Amino acid sequence: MTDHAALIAGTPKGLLIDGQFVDSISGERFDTLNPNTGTKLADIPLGSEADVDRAVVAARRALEGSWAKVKPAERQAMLLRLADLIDRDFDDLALLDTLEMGRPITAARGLRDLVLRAIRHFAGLATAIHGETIHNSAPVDLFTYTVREPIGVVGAIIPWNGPLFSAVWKIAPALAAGCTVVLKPAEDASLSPLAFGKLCLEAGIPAGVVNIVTGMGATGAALSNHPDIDKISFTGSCETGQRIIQASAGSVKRVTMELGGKSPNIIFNDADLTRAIPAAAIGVFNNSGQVCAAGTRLFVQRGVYEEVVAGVAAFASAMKIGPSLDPTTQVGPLVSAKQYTRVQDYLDHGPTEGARLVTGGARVTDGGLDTGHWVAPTVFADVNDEMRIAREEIFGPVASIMVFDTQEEVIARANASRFGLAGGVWTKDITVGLSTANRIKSGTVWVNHYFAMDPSVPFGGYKMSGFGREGGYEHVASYLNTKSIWVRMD
Ligand code: TXE
Repeated sequence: MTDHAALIAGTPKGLLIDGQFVDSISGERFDTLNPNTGTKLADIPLGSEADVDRAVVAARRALEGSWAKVKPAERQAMLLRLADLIDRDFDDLALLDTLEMGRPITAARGLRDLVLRAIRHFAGLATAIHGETIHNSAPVDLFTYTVREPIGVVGAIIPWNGPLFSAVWKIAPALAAGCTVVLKPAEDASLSPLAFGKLCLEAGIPAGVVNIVTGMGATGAALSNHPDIDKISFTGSCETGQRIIQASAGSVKRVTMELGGKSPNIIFNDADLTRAIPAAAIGVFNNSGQVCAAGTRLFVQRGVYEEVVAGVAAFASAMKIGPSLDPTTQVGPLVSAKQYTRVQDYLDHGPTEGARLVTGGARVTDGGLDTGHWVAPTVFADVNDEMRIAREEIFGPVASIMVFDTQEEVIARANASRFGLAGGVWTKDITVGLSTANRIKSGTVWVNHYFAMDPSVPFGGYKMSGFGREGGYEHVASYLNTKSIWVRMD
């Protein structure tokens, strides 16, 4: 316990503005809680519009001052140094995520490789930015080329379900592109982003390049309303994304939106069930279901339907529910009472709408788990497309299993969703696998796998799951403007 207290005590608890951790102008603060115990971990500044403004002024000054003169290779070196520092401190950073949002410690520490790969990948891309020369057919002799310039000051607004990863995922490509950033962490998970901010300074990233303003939704709104921010990159709920798009219209900001999902995972009769069943279960229950790409609509062909229902239910009921700090825990508490209320509403709704509850379906309180909001991995079978548990993002450990007969039918049903973030297809028939993957209207489809991510691969949504792609060069390019230059040659 003492080392946890020391870790929290050593984590900055101020706004990071212009290279300094400072208090908010109003002096107001809010508490951040441990979802395992409901007790206070720390208090941090409640950033206001005025604080956002200070951060934007610092970011603009850096953008147009010293940062503009930093060469791509130097930006790359800074990001690589930052990656080494994150590697050095990763156990503590993961522990902060675990303490603050409840991700089980073994899973949190398991993200090391992805986080480091991400930052090093984007560091590499800092020196790969290039324009083009274009053979135009204008009536006079004009030579044309394009240059790629940093888009400017970026407002990055992130959720609580993967705080450290999200901070890295937004900031590293923006810095690679030469932008400066004001980050708004989620109110439920600000500590690891603040610790990350401290490492940015230690890595030698100049003052004003990375700024962090903690606070509530209103703090995020102040970013999306701010006239001197050039781009907002947001990950979070669809409803908040819609508000940010509207607010961004005021100054025609560029926006990248990574929103929610209700992703279909389709298991055909011929699938290798020894792989499909555990992957389907983990695809829903990982991080207590608080994952944007969770495969929560599990479509199973009639021939293997009961076997898959039983298999996923057996996997679910064998999962170890427990305190986040226990290294054997697979299912930790939900992030907050607010999130629990939302999930419980769906647990109540499932049977009322006619779904068959196979396992779970309730909060778990025994064994000392009455201090937080643990929800047992839950399997609803015989779900139909009209039920709320089949249509709405629950963001809890709830699988909705549905039976189907034909490929045509399942593709139509999988696509009958307002979301389109991810999807999975399980079959030994390559033609069925690929033709289904091609027709699923989602930004990502895994075939004979569920959930993989790599910084070199674009990730993002179709439909109301958002737009813009994160991952790969496209991600860095989303932080660049293209300028065309014409030179008269005669
Ligand atoms: O999300 P919000 P919440 C979904 C998931 C979850 C639901 C609600 O279904 O149950 O959203 O979660 C900031 N202008 N996802 O309420 O509100 C907020 O402070 C600008 C899916 O936590 O979207 C936080 O930093 N910013 C998702 C961030 O937005 C605003 C991950 C996300 O909060 C704002 C999280 C405003 N008006 C939730 N209001 C995914 N895609 O992975 C709030 N914020």
